[in-house]
Amino acid sequence: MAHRWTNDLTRANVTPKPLYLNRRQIMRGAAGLGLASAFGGPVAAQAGALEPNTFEEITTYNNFYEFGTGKEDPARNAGALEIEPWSIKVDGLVDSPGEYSLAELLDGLTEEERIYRFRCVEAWSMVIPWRGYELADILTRVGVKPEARYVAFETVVQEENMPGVRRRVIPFPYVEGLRIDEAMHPLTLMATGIYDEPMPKQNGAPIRLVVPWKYGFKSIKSIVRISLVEDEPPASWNVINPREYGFYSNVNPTVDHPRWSQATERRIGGGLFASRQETLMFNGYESEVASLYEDMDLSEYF
Ligand SMILES: Nc1nc2c(c(=O)[nH]1)N[C@H]1C(S)=C(S)[C@@H](COP(=O)(O)O)O[C@H]1N2
Ligand SMILES: [Mo]
Repeated sequence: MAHRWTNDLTRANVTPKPLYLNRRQIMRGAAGLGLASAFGGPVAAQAGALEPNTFEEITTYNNFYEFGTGKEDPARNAGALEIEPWSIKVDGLVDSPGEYSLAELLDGLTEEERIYRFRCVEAWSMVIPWRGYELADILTRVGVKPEARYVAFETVVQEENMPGVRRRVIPFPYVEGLRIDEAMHPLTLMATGIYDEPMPKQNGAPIRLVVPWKYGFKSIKSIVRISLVEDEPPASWNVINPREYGFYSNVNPTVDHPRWSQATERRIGGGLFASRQETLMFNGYESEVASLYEDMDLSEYF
């Protein structure tokens, strides 16, 4: 399809393994001589940024408040999530509203693997090989009416299976939203897997949003409802604390969170490159998405 975006981070073009290993050895040698800083600049940071996190890292350090607020709670508790059968209610300003099985929504569409930078508002980051479908393809399948200006998403609530829901740690269901042009952007994925595995429960099985140029909280998990609407829909963190979390939530090193800087990030993972690195505008996707926000003051619409 003509609109399909070409990934700059495929498994084939991440830092070639021999070069990466060689650089590691150089770094190790330099560190031993107390010269780490000479090699620890932008080149090393960039190499780190392109090396995907391990499956282990991606599935044991999570945010999924339905299962608790600790980073290890989702891995510990999300096993109770029931994902079969799963359906998604599509409603609002669409030609074909209804309750769809995943097969009805996805069969026949192109599933792709895309390695995306992933950045949490808490200033940690990973590089994750997602598999999934362009949200635009799904929306086109159900038919978006011209009056639709936003897409709203809702996470499943299974109170008996979700200790965070029982404790009401935040209001549930978790909800999120995108402007229609953001939703139709070819970078926006409905992800159904990580590496070669179906989506792990702690990462939002069976299907979750991934919007790589926005802070992680926009990437809502375990979606059961997609609504096409006219007005800006509620977004959980924006509702909980509008001063700290805006609706847009674009990764932006020049607009700090009121309580901490967004200029740098800590790569999760035990590797040599797991140092702090500079955060990139729109999380590195500036050339693809900056045009969506051309006329907006990003310090007002953060
Ligand atoms: N339903 C739901 N979706 C959610 C969250 C959540 O608590 N509940 N946390 C968000 C936040 S803050 C982040 S950083 C990402 C984390 O995704 P990961 O655990 O797959 O890395 O999920 C987002 N989606
Ligand atoms: Mo997050």
